[in-house]
Amino acid sequence: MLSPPPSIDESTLHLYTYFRSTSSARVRIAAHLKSIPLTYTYISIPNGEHLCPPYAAINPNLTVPTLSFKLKSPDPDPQPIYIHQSTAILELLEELYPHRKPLLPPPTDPIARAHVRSLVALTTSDIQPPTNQRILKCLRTQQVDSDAWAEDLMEKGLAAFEAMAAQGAGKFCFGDSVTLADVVLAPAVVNARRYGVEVERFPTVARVEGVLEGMEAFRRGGWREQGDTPVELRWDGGGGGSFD
Ligand SMILES: N[C@@H](CCC(=O)N[C@@H](CS)C(=O)NCC(=O)O)C(=O)O
Repeated sequence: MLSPPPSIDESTLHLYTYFRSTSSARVRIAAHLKSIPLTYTYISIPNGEHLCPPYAAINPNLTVPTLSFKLKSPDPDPQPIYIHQSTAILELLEELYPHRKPLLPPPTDPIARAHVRSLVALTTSDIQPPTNQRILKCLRTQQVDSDAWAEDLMEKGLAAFEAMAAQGAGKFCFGDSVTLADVVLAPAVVNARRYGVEVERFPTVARVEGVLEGMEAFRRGGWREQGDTPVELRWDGGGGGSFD
């Protein structure tokens, strides 16, 4: 017989995040959509805080985000649990809170769920990893033009996203309800623009991005409104900027 899922103490949900991180933004946006309260620890990637022993002990992959929480327990101080990958965190939040703004089509429609998951995987597994900072840094040591590399891969990735999404898109990337595909797309588009990708070449992507930009959860989870966003990069600070 299956045992019931463990009960999370919601007041302990905590995210290790960096304001420019696309992977962190996914989780922040999903949490806002689902009205899940998160507290934050800010990990500065430019300052190398993700490489330092205190954070390395929390996330051996040396990346943000990490979600931590505690289980409800008679023990007055239970050990924290850490989840390290943004897609695992998104799926966990979906499974813990399936009725608060579902971000996947219902389990009765596994094909629709697979379409959304395809768009998520394209963005999180194919576009982001080879354009991550650690890769770009490594390329620069080999005298490779890392900006051109990132632009090329993001452009090709968004072209694939456009072709895949165009079939099933409605108001959002898949149908007329916001899904995880939108949650991962929005930060990826901001980052692509930074590297010079002309997102308007992809009409579905550009149209959906316009819708997402107007949604409070995307604004509150976005890079300009975080506790570690420098003042000059905030909406009212007049600065430009980008994700990593
Ligand atoms: N697959 C990981 C990727 C996480 C990731 O690459 N995070 C970036 C920021 S978006 C990072 O921490 N980069 C640090 C580095 O490149 O050294 C996830 O989805 O959580």
